[in-house]
Amino acid sequence: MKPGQWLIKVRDARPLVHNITNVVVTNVAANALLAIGASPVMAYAHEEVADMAKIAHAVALNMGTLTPDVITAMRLAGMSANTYGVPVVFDPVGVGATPYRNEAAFLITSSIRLNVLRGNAGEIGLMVGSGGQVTGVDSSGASADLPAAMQMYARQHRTVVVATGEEDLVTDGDTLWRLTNGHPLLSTITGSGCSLTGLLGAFVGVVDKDSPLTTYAQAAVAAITCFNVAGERAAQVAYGPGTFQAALFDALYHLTADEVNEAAKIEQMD
Ligand code: ATP
Ligand code: TZP
Ligand code: MG
Ligand code: MG
Repeated sequence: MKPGQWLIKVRDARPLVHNITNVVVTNVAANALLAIGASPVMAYAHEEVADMAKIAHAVALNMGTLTPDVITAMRLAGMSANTYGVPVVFDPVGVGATPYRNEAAFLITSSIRLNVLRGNAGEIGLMVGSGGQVTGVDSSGASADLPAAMQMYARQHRTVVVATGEEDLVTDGDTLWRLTNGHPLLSTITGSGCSLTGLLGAFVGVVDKDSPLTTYAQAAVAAITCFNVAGERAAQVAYGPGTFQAALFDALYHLTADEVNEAAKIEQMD
């Protein structure tokens, strides 16, 4: 299925995405999900996260502004999602920056089965063991071994792995895709990565239950391509980061399936 067809599927289903995300980007990620045609909900209370995850189409976990309470909320939501077959996307924001973040990422990935692991190239390099540099929450480098290490991790953990940046890599452990849509302005606003994590939730949220991992990977490829084509459209009318963020919501809202299919730059590497 082409990325534009996934977009239509998302708009038809209007999937509910339960986000446990960071305090910096909460509003941005919710607006990006609404703009593309999904339904966001942010819920953190330990008393309700398992119930919310159960009724959601997908759960998106993001460790941007960690506290012990947030880690517990993510584990309760993630375990409930696993029990009820709800897909889980995890964004290990800032892993590698502090020992606390490393421990949290380990705790989460060892107690929850993920459908998609997404981060910038530095974060993913650290998660998959090929090495990476992270400054705060920003990537400052990855190794040349990143694609092979991503494939190995994906195979071992039966999850899709996504590393974003100037170019994006996606793998299900067998196939590796290289995506080259996007615009440098995406890295001048906070929340572009975190919004993409939410959108990945929306797209994997419409995958039919019991589909093979490769279908989740195709949904991920579509989510990234839609987001990055919207970024390209927004950049055409933006004056700088401020107008770019507003234009990005508009572009996500107006994006058409044909436009995405025409602009898509998706290369299958093997
Ligand atoms: P960081 O915290 O390092 O900014 P992030 O988690 O915000 O990382 P990014 O790697 O910036 O995530 O990716 C967010 C989105 O922006 C992705 O869709 C990615 O393809 C796109 N993107 C980021 N930088 C560029 C760039 N230089 N050119 C094109 N697209 C980009
Ligand atoms: N600090 C903690 S989380 C966060 C910042 C600045 C937002 C990160 O957002 P993104 O989408 O990874 O750039
Ligand atoms: Mg960014
Ligand atoms: Mg990020």
